[in-house]
Amino acid sequence: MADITVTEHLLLHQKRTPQATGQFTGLLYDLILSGKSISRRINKAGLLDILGGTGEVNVQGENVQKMDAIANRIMIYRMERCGALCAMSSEEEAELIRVSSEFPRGDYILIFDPLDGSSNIDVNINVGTIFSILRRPEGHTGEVTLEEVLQPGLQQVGAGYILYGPSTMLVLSTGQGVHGFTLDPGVGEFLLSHPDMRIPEQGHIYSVNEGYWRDWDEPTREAVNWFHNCESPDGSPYSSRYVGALVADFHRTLIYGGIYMYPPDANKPDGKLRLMCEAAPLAFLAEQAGGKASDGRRRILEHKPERLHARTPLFIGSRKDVEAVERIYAKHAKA
Ligand code: P6P
Repeated sequence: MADITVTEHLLLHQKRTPQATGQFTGLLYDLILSGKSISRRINKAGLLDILGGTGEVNVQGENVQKMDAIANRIMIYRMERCGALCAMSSEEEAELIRVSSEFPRGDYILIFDPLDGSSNIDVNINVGTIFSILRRPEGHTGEVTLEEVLQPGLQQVGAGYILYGPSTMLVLSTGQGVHGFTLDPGVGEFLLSHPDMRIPEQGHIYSVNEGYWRDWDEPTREAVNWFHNCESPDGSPYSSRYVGALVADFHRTLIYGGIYMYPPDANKPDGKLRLMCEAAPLAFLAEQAGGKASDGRRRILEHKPERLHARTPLFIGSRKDVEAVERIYAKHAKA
């Protein structure tokens, strides 16, 4: 395969979607640059004494790791200057960030988790950046209101993630399929390595933290138990895999198929994952790749968030595996 850079790929995409202005391509270019900067810092994390926590707690009530704070600062600094945004929201920031008039602004809104799974950093396990791109609703001018940002995932014009692992990968969709790019550190470019990614219709791996078994309700226990007993397409039992980093667990699910589950529990009735910066972007990718994403009852992309950091249960991956979970919840709902 010829070395197609992500920039070439985007320009190709821009030709196909006349409404895609240079703004959108510029937005993605600076998002990719942010990812390269974060990747470089992470690869040296053990050597630059930036491991461990900062002692602060974020809006999610989670201990802020040093790399969280660094990744968050890199994203905000770079993206407020990209000229394509009117507002952005970070998982690490309680409030909406309105792009200041001192910078060139545009019509897009960026929602991101700068470093998902950061508790894995100290043990050198994958982490990732997740992003979701919305457009400002037509005809709105002046200061961006929160209501303009709280859009259901169906409104996304782009979404993706950067996975920092043995290699750094960018997985991206702008509504024309899902494409994976691998960073060639030698030239500092993301090169097309996984064109047109498709989730298998059914997988053989289920991914969930079974440590919460005692906190789950009956439908959830029955849904997880389904994967203890069902057979994969080749007749073998399912395997269990759980990295503890959503981006890594989702990436494996995207490639091998199967299902990632973060169910609600007695202590987290809406689950743990954030709708706007985690579930919705990955649901966009899952559906673009032929898979499904649901909260067990409803399609994730149809959720209209009530607030910026709204949480949702998440069942995402192969169509048949997600549908098995939905059938179980539906059966209990009727009972
Ligand atoms: P638990 C990381 O904090 C995260 O948001 C996801 O990346 C990951 O899948 C999940 O939480 C892990 O949560 O409760 O299983 O430790």
